[in-house]
Amino acid sequence: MNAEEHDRRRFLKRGAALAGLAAGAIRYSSGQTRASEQGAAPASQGPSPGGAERILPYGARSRFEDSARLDAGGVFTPLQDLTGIITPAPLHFVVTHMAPTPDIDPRQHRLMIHGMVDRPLIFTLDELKRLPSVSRVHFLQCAGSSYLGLDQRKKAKTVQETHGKTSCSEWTGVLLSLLLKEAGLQKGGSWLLVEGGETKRHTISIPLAKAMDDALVAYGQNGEAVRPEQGYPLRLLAPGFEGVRNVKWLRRIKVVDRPYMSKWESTIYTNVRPDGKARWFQFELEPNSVITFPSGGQRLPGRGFYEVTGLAWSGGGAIRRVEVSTNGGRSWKEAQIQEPVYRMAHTRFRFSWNWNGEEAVLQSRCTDEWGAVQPTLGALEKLWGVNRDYWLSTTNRIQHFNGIQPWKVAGDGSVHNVIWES
Ligand SMILES: Nc1nc2c(c(=O)[nH]1)N[C@H]1C(S)=C(S)[C@@H](COP(=O)(O)O)O[C@H]1N2
Ligand SMILES: [Mo]
Repeated sequence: MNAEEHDRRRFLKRGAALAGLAAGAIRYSSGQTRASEQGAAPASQGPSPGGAERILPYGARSRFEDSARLDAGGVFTPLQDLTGIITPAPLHFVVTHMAPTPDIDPRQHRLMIHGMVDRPLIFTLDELKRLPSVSRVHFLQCAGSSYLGLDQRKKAKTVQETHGKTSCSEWTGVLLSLLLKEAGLQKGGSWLLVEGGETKRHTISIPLAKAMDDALVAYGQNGEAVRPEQGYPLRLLAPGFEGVRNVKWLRRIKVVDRPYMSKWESTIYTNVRPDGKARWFQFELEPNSVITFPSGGQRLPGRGFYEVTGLAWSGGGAIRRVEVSTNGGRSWKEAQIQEPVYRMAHTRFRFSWNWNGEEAVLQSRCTDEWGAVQPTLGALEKLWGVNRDYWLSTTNRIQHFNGIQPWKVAGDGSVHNVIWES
């Protein structure tokens, strides 16, 4: 019996307590919800035994499901609706800076590798797909997830708005190190200049060490081709690095001997400190987590049992630990982590909670494999040498914001963002 099963049995033994506390929230009819109580669900219109139903060649979700991305200065993933750790591709967040999604014919697409190499190479998609491949589960997150400054973060009502620029997929492709070895790296090459295939050519620098470690040239996402908005037919995946380095519609990689200070790394996507100096090249996203249920904008129907759940992730590696507080951070308890845990991937956590009906502030905090702990807002202010006034000004933008997110459950069950109170 594993730990999870053990917990479940213990929990079932306390079934009486559960049924009592959950009264009103769950309706029982010999252990099941009666069909007549389900409201919207229609009588079965299933296929005839002969299979006369028309099955779509490319399936669609149930017409009762309406979870959707939010288009508001970037396109946000509805984290509150996700289960497990994989983001369905149609709900993946989108940040595309300057040009519309290009309509690329994969037969015409090429990837060029040149610069400080012995043999410049040009690959077609078919050639790349002949090479040894790997599949890896990794999150992707925009460093500017919360970059609008705390005043904007305060205005955000739902977890989709506060954290919706992170998504997680199984990516399939070729290790970039393999392609670079094939091209033959010359002495002195230490950076890559990576270019995307839209008309305005997003360009950014990546340290060669990252390329030789775990960067992927990906053509697959969750079992099918990478989606057009995600970079079809090819994207660079630099696991754990800020989203902006994960170049979509990848067409060119030049081996160079220094970073090229493109606008995306020298002006935008830097953190400006109060003394006016900017922090450059902050690649890895720091440990982060958020409770997705209950979260802002939701309403608990009454006191009783709830499984609190959420996601944790770190650009530094695997999530080792998630703790949950239900009393505004006065005490913390260990949450259960869903296996398997992948490095630089969303990690699902769960926490059993009996709500007594009184106001409560829920928070999660995670620790990654390096022992790095997700900070409070106060700790971040110390780190950056700023105070709340600085962060609350509209002009200051904070990249890589990973402060602990508090959700207040009010007495009436409504749930609210109270980040400024943490
Ligand atoms: N070619 C290209 N690649 C790009 C971008 C872009 O505008 N063009 N945006 C970057 C940014 S800022 C982010 S956060 C991620 C977002 O990836 P997604 O749209 O697949 O979620 O892509 C990055 N790669
Ligand atoms: Mo981004």
